[in-house]
Amino acid sequence: MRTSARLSIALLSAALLFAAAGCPKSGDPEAIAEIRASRAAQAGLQKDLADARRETGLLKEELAAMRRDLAELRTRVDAAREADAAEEPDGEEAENEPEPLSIAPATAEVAPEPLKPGLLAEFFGCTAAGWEAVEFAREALIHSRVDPEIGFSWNDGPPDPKVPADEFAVRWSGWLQIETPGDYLFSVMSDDGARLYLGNQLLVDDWALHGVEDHRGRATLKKGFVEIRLEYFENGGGAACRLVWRTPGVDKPALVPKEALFHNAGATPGGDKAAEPANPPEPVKPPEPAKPPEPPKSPPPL
Ligand SMILES: [Ca+2]
Repeated sequence: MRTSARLSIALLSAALLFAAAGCPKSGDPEAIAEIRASRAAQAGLQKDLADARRETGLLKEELAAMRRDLAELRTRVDAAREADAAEEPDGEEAENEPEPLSIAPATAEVAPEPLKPGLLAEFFGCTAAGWEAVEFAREALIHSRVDPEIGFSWNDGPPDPKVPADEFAVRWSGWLQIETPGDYLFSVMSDDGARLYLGNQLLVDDWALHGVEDHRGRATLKKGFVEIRLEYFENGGGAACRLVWRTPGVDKPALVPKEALFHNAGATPGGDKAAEPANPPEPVKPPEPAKPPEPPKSPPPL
């Protein structure tokens, strides 16, 4: 009862206050005008609020529609890409004319010699004859090191502190280990030119002046080790060289990884490998016969 009595008193007080505010005495036109203006403003605000709610609803609908369109567009793009890939699995190679060379070099089933990771990198200076007559000879050797993989963009700088930024050549050599037999696509992206040999067979022949270009060749390889040699030169300007492959059953090309590249543990920098006969490597070397002991030297005659 007390609660309802208090509620009644509160309601009565509110009604009186409202009456006092909303029902001004006659003869107070300013207050009446003020109240009317206030009510009009309130009605205007309520209308604005309703409009804003309607607009928000419309925007939400538009956003949902845009999301539906985007999802549909993505589905179409994916379908188009799949269709392209099915029609032209090698479409990206169309830029390279003529058709890339194709070879099937001999492969050694086991490592032909004790090997170490990475390719032997030998840096040579260009002679006065220029890039067209680079000789990978001991006399022209500037520097050597081991590179785990070939993925260089030297731009205008030198490939090594001991090598000039221009007019040099590099020979990377060693062995490529093949785990999965099949058809491989090799790609040399270089500035300037390069030549790639597998098993002493020329696979990429691009000894020419140019900016970064991609030249390719295919090789059918067996499981095992195949000799690899990549020759490259830089004449001037930008410099870059990357050795990339596409392995059987894999769509995306990738840098030939360090896990697949080795060099002979006893390799001597500066050896002229280009002059070696183009014979496949021998898988197993026969052991050298033991040298007979030298006879004791007889004392010099008196
Ligand atoms: Ca260049």
